Amino acid sequence: MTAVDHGTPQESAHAPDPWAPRPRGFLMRPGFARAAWCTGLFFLIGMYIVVSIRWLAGWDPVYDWNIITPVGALTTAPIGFLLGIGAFDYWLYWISGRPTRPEDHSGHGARTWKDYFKVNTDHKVIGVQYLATTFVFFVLGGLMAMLFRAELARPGMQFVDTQTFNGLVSVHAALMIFVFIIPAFAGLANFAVPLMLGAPDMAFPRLNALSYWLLPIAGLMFLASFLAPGGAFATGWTSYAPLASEQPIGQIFFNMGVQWAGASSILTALNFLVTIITMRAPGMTFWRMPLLVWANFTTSLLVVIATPFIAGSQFFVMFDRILHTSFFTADNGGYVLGYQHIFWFYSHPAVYIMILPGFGIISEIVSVMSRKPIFGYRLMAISLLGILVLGFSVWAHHMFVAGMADWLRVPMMISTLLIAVPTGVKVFSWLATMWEGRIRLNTPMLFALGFISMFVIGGLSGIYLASVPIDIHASDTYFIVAHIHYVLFGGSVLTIFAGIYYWFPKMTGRMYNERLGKLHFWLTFTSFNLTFFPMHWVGLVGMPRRVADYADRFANLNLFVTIASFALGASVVVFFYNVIVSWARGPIAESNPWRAMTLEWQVSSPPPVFNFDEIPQVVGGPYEYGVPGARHAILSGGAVPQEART
Ligand code: HEM
Ligand SMILES: [Cu+2]
Repeated sequence: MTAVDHGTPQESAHAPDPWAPRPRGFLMRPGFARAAWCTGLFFLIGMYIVVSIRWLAGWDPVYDWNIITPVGALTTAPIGFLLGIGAFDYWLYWISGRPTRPEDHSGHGARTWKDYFKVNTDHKVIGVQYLATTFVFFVLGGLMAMLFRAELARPGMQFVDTQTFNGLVSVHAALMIFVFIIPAFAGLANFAVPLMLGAPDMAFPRLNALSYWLLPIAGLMFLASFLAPGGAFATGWTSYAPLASEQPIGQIFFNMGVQWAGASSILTALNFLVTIITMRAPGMTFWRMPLLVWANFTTSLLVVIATPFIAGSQFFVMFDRILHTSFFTADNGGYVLGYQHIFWFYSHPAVYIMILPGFGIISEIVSVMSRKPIFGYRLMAISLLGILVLGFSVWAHHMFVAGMADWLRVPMMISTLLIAVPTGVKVFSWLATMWEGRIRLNTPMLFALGFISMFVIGGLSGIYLASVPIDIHASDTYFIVAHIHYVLFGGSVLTIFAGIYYWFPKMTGRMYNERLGKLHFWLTFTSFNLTFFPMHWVGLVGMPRRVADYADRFANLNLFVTIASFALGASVVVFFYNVIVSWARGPIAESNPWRAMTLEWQVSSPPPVFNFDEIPQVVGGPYEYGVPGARHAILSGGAVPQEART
């Protein structure tokens, strides 16, 4: 492999390069082969630590799988995997005090498809790695949903037993939340944010690669729980204690999977924060940043503040099981309700972690496709900050029926209602942006419109739920399931699709098929509503959530929902067909097919390895469509950025 030339041609011509890494054999080179044996070796090391401590202490049994699993299989083995795949190579070389060698950038940028399966430090490659991986988990999570919907098509038990049913529901939710929605947004942002800032990459490219490689570990851990004796973890994605500490051992796969996914989120969020604060191009003030960047700035703050709480809660639950502590047990002075407080102190902000990046995507698309400046740009950014702050003051609206202190209910109800205000500001601003605009109804815009309408329904049912008396009636029914799917599918998932279609030409250098894109939208939009809207009804008349069997009077609606859910599953096939075929054979994309002003569209599609051949100079706001003579940035080398040609 030749070193990439970066500016000093006389050097690269030299014969033996004293710093060149020695060629290494198949098993020693970073990659999946080394990852395989390192994983096994580190599992044995973890097991050895446990067994030797137990043997020395004289504890019986020496081989206790309740301890070996969390230490060997869920902690040290993943570290071995990361080591093997090569996530630590540079740092270990540096720590070991060996002579510095010049960076040859060979681990940066993808030259063949094989480079996507290696540790790569290019934010654009990492963005695609994130998206591809998260969509694998999306499909698996979706298949699980179809399986338990099949079980729910008729009352009585048909296909699975109740523990397996609960396992399917729980793993479905865990995959969707922790290894699909949250990291899919991280993938889109990874691709777009440095380009939008005019930066060559993220602030910490190696940390960025590490964040990505933590993700498959978390997802595989959730999936592997099906292999554990007693089955997968089965206490829902909320995993309430003390039930969770008394469940079969599959439960600790959730406790630990959340740690790996959480570590990935936190590292990425730190990277975004530092990138956004320190890597903006000259002239890119905070008030000139695209709203997608603002959205990821606020999301990253939410992540770094909130995620440690869920990490803590899961460790405590696990310690209650394996170390016999009593954080959340009713005896020995534990605080049972404490679990829910800590969990929701993360998980309410987490619902904003799962929607704010989507708000950013939609702001980009609505403005560009309406050929109008975004309405109330500063208020849009401020409302994100408002949600960030208020989001930490509403967690106990998930606990109105949990038996917490009565006096907490009304303050939590009021703060929850308040948070609808900044959210409403955003919705009205998108509508005002479209008002009298020259709307282009292409696939990204259709998904944006679908998002706005569906998210409003989800927000409205949220406001209902915020009021204590309604929540007491609706809590733990299918009404909640309807609410969360209107906000998470109608909200987050539609924005992920919108973002993928919008940046597809930039990511791949090719155009997707517009007809198939529209077909995908309409199939998704209709089957989504047919699946989830009836759940409001069946919930209000009393069907509980998270049950494998139900009363006969709910049978018709459930059959209807199940059929619709299969149509929803099938609609995804159109998406995959479009993406895969277009990536391989689609028409070559121009650099700026949407005539957008933000910086990522001012470079080629796909962009050069280091994004900008010269540093752009930012001179104005990002959305001045239709404003005569307005410019967002000036790129040297004669390339004048696209002006608004409405
Ligand atoms: C106007 C904004 C919103 C309000 C007022 C609101 C209110 C609520 C309330 C009160 C609950 C508790 C229901 C219960 O368990 O009894 C709830 C549940 C939930 N909400 Fe929202 N919500 C809003 C927006 C969102 C958004 C944007 C998301 C995610 C993107 C979201 C995701 C969820 C989820 C996942 C649950 C269910 C938690 C569980 O599994 O128990 N909500 N919401
Ligand atoms: Cu909440």
